[in-house]
Amino acid sequence: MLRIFILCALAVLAKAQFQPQPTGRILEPPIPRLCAQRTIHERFNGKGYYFSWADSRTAGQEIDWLAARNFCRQRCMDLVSLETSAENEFIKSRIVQNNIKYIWTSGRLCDFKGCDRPDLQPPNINGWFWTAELQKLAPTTDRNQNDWSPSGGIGKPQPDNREALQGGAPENCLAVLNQFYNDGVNWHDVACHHKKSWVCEENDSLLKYVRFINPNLRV
Ligand SMILES: [Ca+2]
Ligand SMILES: [Ca+2]
Repeated sequence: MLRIFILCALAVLAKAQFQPQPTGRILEPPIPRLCAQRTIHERFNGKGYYFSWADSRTAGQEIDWLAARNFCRQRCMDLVSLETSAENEFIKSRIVQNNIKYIWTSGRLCDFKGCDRPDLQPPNINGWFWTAELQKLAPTTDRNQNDWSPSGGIGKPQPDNREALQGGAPENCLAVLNQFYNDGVNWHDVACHHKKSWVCEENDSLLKYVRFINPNLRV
């Protein structure tokens, strides 16, 4: 069972989210018109979800982590955060039913300015969080509180930061992979520049914000 580790608003993380990304690309604000017209493919526990493969405009598209977040955020959603085992199983069942290879989630390693807080150390154990909800994940060593794969590209339990160990980019983003290494359907740390299908989840903060500044728009 995944249990939720709710920490009170992580101000540092919130602030860091809006800082320009290393590449100069930024996290984009919601677009009221797109929020009002957002497509909901399915609801679960009161939240609406969007599956990139279920929309003829995005089916077959694979994009990097930041582009996926921005697609969702423009629509008052964000990449999916898998805070409970029920939600995790729901999303995994849709991935399997539709034979999707892999998806991006909002999960990310805190490895930027402001991440030197003691409670986030060491980052590979305590530094993972759901960016959409600013909520910490259970420690990666707590194997029955998370869904990290027991294996991966070099046969090591996830997160393994494999790409960086092999001289490439750090594996800072959390993807759900479907039998990619014949290891089941579960969580992997993956370099954020990789391109994948994505799942958006409605975001209460963005919806609230857009409703507040557009009182006459039905969002
Ligand atoms: Ca969620
Ligand atoms: Ca990995």
